[in-house]
Amino acid sequence: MRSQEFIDLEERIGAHNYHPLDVVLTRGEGVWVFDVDGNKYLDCLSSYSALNQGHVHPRILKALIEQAGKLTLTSRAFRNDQLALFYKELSDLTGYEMVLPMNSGAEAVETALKVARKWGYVSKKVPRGKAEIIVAEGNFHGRTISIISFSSEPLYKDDFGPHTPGFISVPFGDAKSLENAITPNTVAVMIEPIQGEAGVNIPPAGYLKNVRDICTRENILFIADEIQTGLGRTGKLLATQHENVRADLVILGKALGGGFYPVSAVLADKPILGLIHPGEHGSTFGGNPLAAAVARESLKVLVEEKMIENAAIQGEYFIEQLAEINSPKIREVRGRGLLIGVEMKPEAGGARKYCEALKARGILAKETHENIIRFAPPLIIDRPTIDWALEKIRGVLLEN
Ligand code: IF1
Repeated sequence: MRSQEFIDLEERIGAHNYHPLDVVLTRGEGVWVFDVDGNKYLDCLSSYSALNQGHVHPRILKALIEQAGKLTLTSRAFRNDQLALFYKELSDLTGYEMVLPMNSGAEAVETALKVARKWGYVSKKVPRGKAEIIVAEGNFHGRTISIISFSSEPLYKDDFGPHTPGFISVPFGDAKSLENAITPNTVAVMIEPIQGEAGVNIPPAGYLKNVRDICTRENILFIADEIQTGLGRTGKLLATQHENVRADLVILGKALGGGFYPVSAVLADKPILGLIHPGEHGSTFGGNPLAAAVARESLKVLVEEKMIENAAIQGEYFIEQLAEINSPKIREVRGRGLLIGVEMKPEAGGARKYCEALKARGILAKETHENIIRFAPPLIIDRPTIDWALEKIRGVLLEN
């Protein structure tokens, strides 16, 4: 079948909850993907940072196949020989004492919110049912009803009420407004260290440190959603490390599964995750041996193949070169590591048309909101490939 036949089928039978580019992919290899018509593209989205290790990484594939042939699922009613090793390796890598494994990012976010509420009631003595959690305007933490209840995006929120109470939004990057939102019932602050979906919003220098200090002083948990910014994407293992800040809870997902399998996790120390007792929380697939084996190898290749360091080096170069493109249509180029956004001016006519033009030149990128083109290739990208991409990007941005 040719691309159009796949597209027609998808459009006729599939719910239209996305508006994808009309490219039908059939194979991935490293930073490259190939469509059914034999065209080759540079993947500059990495499935929203779930492919930090690149497409079909051979070592992660091998780990998947070997484990899939042995034991894939036990439920947590029984133990398995992969989960404890995943715990140990993730704990040693991140420095957090405990891990609660889940599957999707949203599930891990919901888990972190439940743990924070329980900590508030049991440790902070907040009256039961009164816990408040502060979030940032422009946040994206997933698509469940509780999570979209505190979204500031009407598209994600408005048709899905009634909404879950107990959340207060404050402007992202403004520590003073966060401080002013604190009440005796505040149990946590949850933020993305850099807001991905909102358009690669980087907070002012010192913001994360300020949030950390306020939470410490006010006995409030600092929850960092590192599902998109974590695991090397911004040139550090965790984006909070750019300010030497240690959150109380860290949420991981996406690249934890190496692009092969949904794996997410909540990390915290014993005074927090130790509050969760048998039967209070769980999931059918959370912590399964296949997920654990894939996640173990995903973390190993990230470190052993120096992908985090590469993201820092190549990202700095990529951003520097993009910032030198002298197009009157560009409002701003911003990013950290290989999480990069090029914001076009409104008069440029919207980022989507640039993504379409980039596709025609062999680059797959995705717009976020109206005017931002996001560039987030796998962390294995090399300098010659970035230079190849820059030539195409310059052409598109200067000719449209
Ligand atoms: C979609 C956005 C990105 C996330 C952060 C939690 C989650 C995500 C910081 C939930 C997921 C994905 C979801 C996907 C598109 C993509 C996305 F555009 F939606 F916002 F990356 F920016 N925290 N982000 O980025 O993790 O449950 O999806 O595993 O829903 O369209 P998930």
